[in-house]
Amino acid sequence: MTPDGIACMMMRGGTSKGAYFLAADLPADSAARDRLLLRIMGSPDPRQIDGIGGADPLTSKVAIVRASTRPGFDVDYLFLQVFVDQALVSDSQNCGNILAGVGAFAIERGLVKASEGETVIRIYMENTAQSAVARIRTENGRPVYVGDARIDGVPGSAAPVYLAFTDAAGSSCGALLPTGSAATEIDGVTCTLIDNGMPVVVMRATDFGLTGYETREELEANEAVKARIERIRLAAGPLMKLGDVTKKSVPKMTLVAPPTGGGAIMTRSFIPHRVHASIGVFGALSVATACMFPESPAAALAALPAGGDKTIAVEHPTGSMEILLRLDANAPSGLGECSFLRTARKLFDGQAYAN
Ligand code: NQM
Repeated sequence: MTPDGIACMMMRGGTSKGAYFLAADLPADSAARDRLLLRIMGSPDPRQIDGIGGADPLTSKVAIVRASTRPGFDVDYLFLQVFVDQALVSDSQNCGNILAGVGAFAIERGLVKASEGETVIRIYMENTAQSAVARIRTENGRPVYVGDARIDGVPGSAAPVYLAFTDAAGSSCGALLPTGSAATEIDGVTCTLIDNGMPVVVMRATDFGLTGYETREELEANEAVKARIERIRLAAGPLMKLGDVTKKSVPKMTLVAPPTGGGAIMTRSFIPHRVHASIGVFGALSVATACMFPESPAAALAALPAGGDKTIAVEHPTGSMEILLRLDANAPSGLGECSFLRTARKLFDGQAYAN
């Protein structure tokens, strides 16, 4: 850390945006680190006017990256959600969107040497003690950001970032279905409590008197629905082995409805208090997985492709996200490798100031 500024790179990762730091540039003590990050992002304040956060949970995110000393990994990545209007920094979740920028950041900061054409980066995700493999375009020792890949929720195109996971199931809850069933009744609503990379409660939109096609703004203005969803979330936390989730950003709460755009399922996700403009990467993976359990409320609404290797398009308010899901009868969860396409872009690199 320099006396007056901290090296910080701002990147768009997938449909999110965050501040990326080297672990060595931040205080080792987590309380001091969190105080500093709140100051840098400008929280708590609904507008984050005195910081670099974007006044939305999707743009108030932090990645902390270091060279890994673990065998088989290049870098360790810790994700922190900086709450916008509360003085809270949470490490209780992963973020697959911010993950999309980690490989490029690691090369930009000299933690990983780039290969010619494409570089594979093995990432240890500290939040959930799990692994991800990122494949990114590289030329002349540098990441390439320009390209033809498009993802819904981001205008234009950029270089592709391929992300693959083999051990996402039970990331935070210890099991894919922490209650041992895909149908758990809470507050009169049949829910699937599931964790395939992200703890998510999957519920039918119609059980809340909704269609599931409402806009983000309509849902955020519906105080009665939000209060009921929060009641269910607080009850789901201990059932999902997450403890008291009052101050945590998990579980995410996803309402599902039949697809309208040729995909597999339609979603609206509370993350957990604001409504996602699209859907989180691991959030989408958990919802797609829920669709495969016949007892889940999602299964009857879903249009799933046949076959063992499934490409599942999870529809959301701004398009859809495709997930490649491989089934593996030998794995305890029945799931093999999952992968996604994302894109990422370096936005600025400089010093962030906290005083
Ligand atoms: O589920 C938002 C995001 C996320 C998380 C959230 C994410 C994921 O879109 O992997 O990417 O659900 O809080 O960045």
